[in-house]
Amino acid sequence: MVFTYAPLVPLPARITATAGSLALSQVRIIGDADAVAALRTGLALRTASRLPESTDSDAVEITLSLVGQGTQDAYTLDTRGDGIRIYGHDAAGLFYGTRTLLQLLQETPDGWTVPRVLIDDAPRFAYRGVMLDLARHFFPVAEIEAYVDRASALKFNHLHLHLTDDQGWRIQIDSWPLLTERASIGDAGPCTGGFLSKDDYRHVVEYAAARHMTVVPEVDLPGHTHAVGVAYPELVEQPWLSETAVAEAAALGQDLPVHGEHFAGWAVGHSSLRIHEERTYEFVTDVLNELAEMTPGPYLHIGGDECLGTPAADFTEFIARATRIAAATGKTPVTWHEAGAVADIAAGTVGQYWGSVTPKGAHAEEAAHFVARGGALIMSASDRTYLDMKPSEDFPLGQSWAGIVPLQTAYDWDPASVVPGVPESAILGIEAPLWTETVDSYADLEALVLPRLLAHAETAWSPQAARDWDSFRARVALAG
Ligand code: TNX
Repeated sequence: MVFTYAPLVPLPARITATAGSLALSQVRIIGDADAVAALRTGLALRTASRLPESTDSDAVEITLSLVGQGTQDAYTLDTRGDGIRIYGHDAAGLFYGTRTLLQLLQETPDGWTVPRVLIDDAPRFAYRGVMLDLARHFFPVAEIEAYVDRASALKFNHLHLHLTDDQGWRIQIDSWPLLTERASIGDAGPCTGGFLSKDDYRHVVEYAAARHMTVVPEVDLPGHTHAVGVAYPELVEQPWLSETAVAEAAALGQDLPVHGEHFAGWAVGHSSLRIHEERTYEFVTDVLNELAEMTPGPYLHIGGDECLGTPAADFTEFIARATRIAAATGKTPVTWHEAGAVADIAAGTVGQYWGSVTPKGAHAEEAAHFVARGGALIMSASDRTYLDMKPSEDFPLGQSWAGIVPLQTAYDWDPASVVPGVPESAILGIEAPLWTETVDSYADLEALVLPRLLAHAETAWSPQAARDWDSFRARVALAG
């Protein structure tokens, strides 16, 4: 069915549309207090406060009820009667019902209306993530929260914060204070850097939780650690410079990394923690313990990508130990898929796949190993979900190493068909990362993220069989 009369994204699992629409000149909102508050805030934004609440008898009643029926995140929305009813299986489901209602609400010459529909909805995947790289460009709390508003309105439920990389360390760690004192200054470009204090982080976690998003913190180890060496030089090896890195830096007119000094270039794979020093594991243990303590969500992401200068045997030793240190905090470790090359990775570790939709080299095998060890996969195919890939050749922001990714390319893939031999049940969901080498402001972020974030929302939520490019394109056009 091509369902175009309202800009519903992601497309619900089941819609029964009947004729006509329900007119609303004023509303009365009753039911679950959190959902009532969330709908009130949403309505004020959606209508610029032009749809008043009232207790008059002609106000349309909107009832928000937690009923505990259905599956996780499921809800039913019914606009066929005199009032509007939303039933949530859980608090998240009820919240998603309110987001759908906000999308259904249309302003016509005769006032606000919603179409007469029965929507019975639940997500395809439990994990629907966005990632923000705070290391290459730092975003203050208010901007992270603006992104949470944007993503949660599209039913994303995980916010992965890439908190550390070669160019900066962005999270307060009390036991290693120089990390933020010395290594949070500057970024991968002209901006001044910054970091989240523990209070800031708590604020983001709470703000996200109120919108049913779980924060997944990442400290990238053992590579992508040049900034650690700015604070504690004894923990990090001298930069390892491949010919490619040297040639690329020259082509971009960027500096090469110098041990112990701030690095503002884009080269990757040149830094490594010192694998054979016990002090390294004291550092990893302290950092992961503090991070686990301030994180209510179940995941701790420890990176593991692009360790080009770390010898394979050292990488193996580090990942086997670090995933166990992460697991000992009580959290589930997450790593990028390269760590799946490590036979003895801690059981249950979740892998984040960032290869292409047609896997190259050993990527598929590495990803499948997480599942063989009792873990699962988050799919972030870089030629589909990487929001920092240019949407067109001439787009001023972004990179293109994984390809040019226009909206249709971003939309057209099935996360369950990428890694052979892995059943859909072992795929937690998808995540759309925004790496920020070329991003200097929130306006840049929005320019790269929109409208492709809508495509990823639909891939994460809607049944594969119901997904249709023509329908999606028409709905995105209506969303403006
Ligand atoms: C690859 S994909 C990276 C990042 C870069 C990004 C730029 C992955 C796990 N790592 O370090 O920022 O490319 O597109």
